[in-house]
Amino acid sequence: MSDILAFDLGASSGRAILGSLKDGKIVTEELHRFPNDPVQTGDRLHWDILRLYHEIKQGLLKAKHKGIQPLSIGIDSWAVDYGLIAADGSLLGNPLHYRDRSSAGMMERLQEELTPAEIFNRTGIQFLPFNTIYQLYAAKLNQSPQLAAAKRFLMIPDLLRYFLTGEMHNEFSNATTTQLYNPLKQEWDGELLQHLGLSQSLFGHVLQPGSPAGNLQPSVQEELGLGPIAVHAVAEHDTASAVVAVPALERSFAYLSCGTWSLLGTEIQEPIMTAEAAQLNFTNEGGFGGTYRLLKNIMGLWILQESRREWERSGQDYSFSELVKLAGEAPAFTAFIDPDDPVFMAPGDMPARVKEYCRKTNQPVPEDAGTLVRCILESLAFKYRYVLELTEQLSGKQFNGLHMVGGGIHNTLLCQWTANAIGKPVWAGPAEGSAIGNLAVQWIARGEFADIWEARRVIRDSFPVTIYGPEQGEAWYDGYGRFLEITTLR
Ligand code: LRH
Repeated sequence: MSDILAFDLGASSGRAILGSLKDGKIVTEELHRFPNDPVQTGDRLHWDILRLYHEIKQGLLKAKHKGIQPLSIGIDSWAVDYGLIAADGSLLGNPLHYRDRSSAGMMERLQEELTPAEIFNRTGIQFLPFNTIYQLYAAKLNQSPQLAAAKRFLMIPDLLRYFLTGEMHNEFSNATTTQLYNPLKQEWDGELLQHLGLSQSLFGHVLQPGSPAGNLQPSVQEELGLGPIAVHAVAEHDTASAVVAVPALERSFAYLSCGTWSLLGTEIQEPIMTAEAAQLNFTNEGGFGGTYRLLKNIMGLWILQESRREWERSGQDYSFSELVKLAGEAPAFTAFIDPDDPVFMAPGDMPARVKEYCRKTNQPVPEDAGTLVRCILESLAFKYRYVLELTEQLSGKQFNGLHMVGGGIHNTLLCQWTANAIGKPVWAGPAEGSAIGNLAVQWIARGEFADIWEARRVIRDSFPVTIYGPEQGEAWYDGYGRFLEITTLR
């Protein structure tokens, strides 16, 4: 009996994945899939948090209806977002989604009071305008009544765990992404909190991934007709879970967690908080077993997802596979973008923004969908090469290939082009990286796996890995030179 449940809340959907161990392999089954659409009210963009909690309970019921009472539950989701808890234990309002505009400009504003070096030296975290520190700074400046009444700060998986168990804990991997956690002191950074005027008591003791974090509370057991299932704090930042699931055989490896975001980097034992790391805007996010992820955020498939949405809005209803097929048929290396140009961050008309970028940089403007998608995907592949090389430079390691995990690996053209761009093999799999990493940490906590390396070996044996060898070396080498010039990354 090894049945456990992972809840993975991603940008396109949430999932309840049942995991079991059979004959030395991991078997997974998707029990429940549900939307995770943010809800706009007026100018604000929110999490639909109670609906998600409802869907988590539906996932538990689906397990029950199959005659399964899981031994453990874990929840992961994207980083940086949070809810606030009142003195009576109730949730103060709907958490904001990080793409909400209220934190726009806050990073720059806070940097007028604290230098970037001061913030980076305390946290080791990259500067992203939506980091929790800037969301909280915005709340403070706007005299948020919720912040004024708050007694506890919980990140999204902390919050959903709290609803299930009645216990409030902050989990390490997500805590680091706030840019308020000091990895050197291994605690919340008192000085940063004080500077922002945030009470230290909002922030609780930080649990390591794999720690027990309570049981289903009696009211939930009664409502669902279940027993006291154990709840674990897993690596609750989805990227942390995805990296747990990288089926690496060598201790030193590079990964690309590929979904709405692309997160590319390597796993390290101690954060690298040098001036060079700060200048390159690399991050050191907390992982399982006291590890860190030295990585950079790359805008990822977001630009393609938003393009598709825009085309749909204007009556051209392409599926993703149609778009990828059209891209494959379009001429190569017509035009390039820097996917991380700030113009691509906010939701909206991406095809227009891509065209405008090309116009401004004196390139041919991709008019049809195929050429435009090809421009996005080739540019992503080249940006991966750029960040991979910086990761090697900063970590002092050399990588002989790149592991790709996450839903983005279904885009086989992107996998192949990534191999072409980096001139090294890409090992793609598993696609459900975050959910599998979530399960793996629970099994480690339960003693089913001795450590993360045993978990990774079993993951490697359980899920297919597709190998993409580099092709058309010279053309991609020349293309990279042009990409660097146009994007002024060189
Ligand atoms: C990926 C991710 C990423 C964060 C972003 C907010 O889902 O968690 O690691 O930077 O979302």
